[in-house]
Amino acid sequence: MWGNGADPDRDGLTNLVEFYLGTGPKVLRLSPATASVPGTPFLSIVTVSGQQYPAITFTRRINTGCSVTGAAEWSSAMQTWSSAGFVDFGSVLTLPGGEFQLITRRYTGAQSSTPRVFLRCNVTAAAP
Ligand SMILES: [Ca+2]
Repeated sequence: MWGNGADPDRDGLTNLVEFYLGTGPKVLRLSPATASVPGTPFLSIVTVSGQQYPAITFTRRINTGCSVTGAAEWSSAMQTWSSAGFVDFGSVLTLPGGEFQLITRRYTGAQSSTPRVFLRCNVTAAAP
């Protein structure tokens, strides 16, 4: 029931991911992250200079006190994933309490030239 890979509330997010995102590991809550409350990542299409781009918004714990990191990643067929090719979109916002930031990462491939792309937030912990 416990450990980085456990999912006691059965929401599909492991304890490690919930720690990083700031969602409760024992509370089933799938609300998207907002400027005031940590939550689950969500996808959007953003426009820059008339071009549309896929983007992912997520909360991230800052000063984790351990080696937990997260990164936006993309894939064309969900076989291999890459964290290259992302830039920040808009401002990185520190949430009330100072433990989390809300960040939007924009994939740099324009939607018009990238017919299909999958995005995710991959959370990892370095081996002790
Ligand atoms: Ca969970």
